[in-house]
Amino acid sequence: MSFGVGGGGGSLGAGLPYQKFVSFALEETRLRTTLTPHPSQDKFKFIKSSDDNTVFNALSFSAPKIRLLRSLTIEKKNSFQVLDFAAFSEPEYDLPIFCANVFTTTAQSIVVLDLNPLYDTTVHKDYKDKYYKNIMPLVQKYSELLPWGGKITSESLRFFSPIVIWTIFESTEHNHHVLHSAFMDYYKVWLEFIDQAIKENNQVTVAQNREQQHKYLTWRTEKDPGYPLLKKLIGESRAEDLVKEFLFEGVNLLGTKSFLDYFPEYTSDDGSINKKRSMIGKSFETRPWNANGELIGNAES
Ligand code: BLA
Repeated sequence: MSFGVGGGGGSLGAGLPYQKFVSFALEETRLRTTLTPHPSQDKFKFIKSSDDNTVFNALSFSAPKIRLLRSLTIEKKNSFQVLDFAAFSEPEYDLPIFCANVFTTTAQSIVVLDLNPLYDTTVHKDYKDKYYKNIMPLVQKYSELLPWGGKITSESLRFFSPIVIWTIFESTEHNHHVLHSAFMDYYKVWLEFIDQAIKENNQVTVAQNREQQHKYLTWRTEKDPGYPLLKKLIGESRAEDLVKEFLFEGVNLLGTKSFLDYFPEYTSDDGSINKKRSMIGKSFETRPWNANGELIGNAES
């Protein structure tokens, strides 16, 4: 049952190869449901970088209630490791999007681990309560070991939930161990949500769920912080394919609105998309939610 997981080999400093995270998630998912290979998997199974030292592993599946579960790991020996793992429900469910992104060098790891909300939790309190109220203790469990990573691209915050782990840590074995444990906890919560999810029959709500997922995919397809590195590794056009047809597959299918329809503040003078990652800049020196998951911001934001 290995499906190519476990390739790569060799760890980075004291870090862990992220295939272990992926294997855990797939095994845990298979305990509960049946994974079917997603059509995108064949196309992206054998990605090769322009240098021979970088190993890519791409896997994608779907399952009942799960539109897309995909993972990409990248490992360049003695240089960096990447984990990009995400899972999206079918639009008949309003489930949060499981999101685990880690960029690790020998010195440090940049981490985002979250159940990204489908609806902005500062606006949709009912959504916040439905999914996050009962799992706020996860924040206490990890906020000391995986502390807030400091100022962040402000736009990211609307895609984050009150339980997000945004952190930058020194790449030690201990820190990776804690991250692995957090990854398992968060993923199990997501699987629990999937189990309990009840199909929405109201077509208006389904259309809203679909549009929200499309908005998320559109944002990440255009502005993901990993995109520039992917372009460097495999070239501009293959990186674009990977982003649109694998990582954020659905961006061309779930909706027809454009990036600028969703995010008009990025329109530049000539009508194209402003290349800046952030129009507002970085903010939030400290964790900006209280224990009830309400956004409180902070003095410097
Ligand atoms: C940096 N990645 C970051 C940062 C964040 C994220 C918050 C810090 C910089 C910032 O403030 O924007 C991740 N941001 C996210 C995620 C969401 C978001 C997951 O808004 C979801 C809504 N990272 C990857 C992949 C690569 C990668 C696949 O996931 C490379 C192939 C690299 N991430 C990467 C690098 C940096 C980074 C190189 C540092 C460079 C930078 O800060 O731009």
